[in-house]
Amino acid sequence: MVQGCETPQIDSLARRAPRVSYRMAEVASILDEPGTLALFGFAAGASPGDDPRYLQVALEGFDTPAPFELWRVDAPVSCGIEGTLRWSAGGGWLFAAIELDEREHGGLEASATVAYATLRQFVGQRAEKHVLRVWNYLGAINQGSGDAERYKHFCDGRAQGMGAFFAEGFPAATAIGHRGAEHRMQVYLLACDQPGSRVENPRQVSAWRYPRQYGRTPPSFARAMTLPAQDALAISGTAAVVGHASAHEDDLDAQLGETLTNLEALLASAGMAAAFDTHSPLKIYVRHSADAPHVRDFLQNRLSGVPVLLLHGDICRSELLVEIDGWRYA
Ligand code: 3EB
Repeated sequence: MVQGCETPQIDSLARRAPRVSYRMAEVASILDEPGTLALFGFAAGASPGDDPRYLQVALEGFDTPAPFELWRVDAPVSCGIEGTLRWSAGGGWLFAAIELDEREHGGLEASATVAYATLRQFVGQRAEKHVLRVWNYLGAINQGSGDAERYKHFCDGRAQGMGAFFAEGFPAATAIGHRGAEHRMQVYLLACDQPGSRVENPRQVSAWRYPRQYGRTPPSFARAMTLPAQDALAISGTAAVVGHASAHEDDLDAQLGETLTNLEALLASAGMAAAFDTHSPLKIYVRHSADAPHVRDFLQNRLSGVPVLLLHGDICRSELLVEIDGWRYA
């Protein structure tokens, strides 16, 4: 192989990032549009229909009617179901999702292990084997105290299920508690046939290096992931964590401000221009329903024109009131 020819070639063929947007439309008509890789509804109920590309995320939205989230690629999409796993692929991109009832898999920790082991085995035999971004939604995430908290068990099980698959580095991720059926666990991912680049936040201790006080197994995620063509940043769940500590307990405005400062620090760390824009959708997870109107006002002031989706979700540290994840296109 000729050294030096390789890099430019890879760059020129780098996969254009999927376009993520929020849309008001009929599920069937969006699924019929060419290039629809995945479509997400947000409601506590089960997924209607049997298209493997459609996933009903078990978080209630604060917008009525609730928009859908659409992932679109510039290529034909194929899809399928294999046991508990559903997937779709096109243009070098792969969506895969698994939904488990914890009671059928030996509890929360064992279910997290099964979810990750199943996803890892599936992705590992695909061309799209680089897992760039993962979303985790589980019930009663803050139930139990200290090491017995459900989120801590989730972190243990996740690390077990990941095995050595992420030895070179973790994907970007979100882990949020839903208010639906307690034993319902949903994990879904975006993978590519080319690797991304992990991004950390200089204001925060990397999650996998959190000290022991946050649990037996530090959380397995990167703060963000630059996608292969460097045309988008996939941003992990971001909250008012500074260093490794939660900041501004019980102060919603201060947590929101700190979270936006963390998001800006991530953009800078990724080498992207400052600020969010009208093409870069964000999800806002709000712990208390009563806070939603205030959160919306705050974001309208500070992130004017940015597409935001407000969802009712519990952040994995009980003192945190709000968390934001999403996308930033270059
Ligand atoms: C934090 O900064 C907040 O366990 O996958 C954010 C994103 C958080 C992902 C995860 C947890 C996770 O530690 C919590």
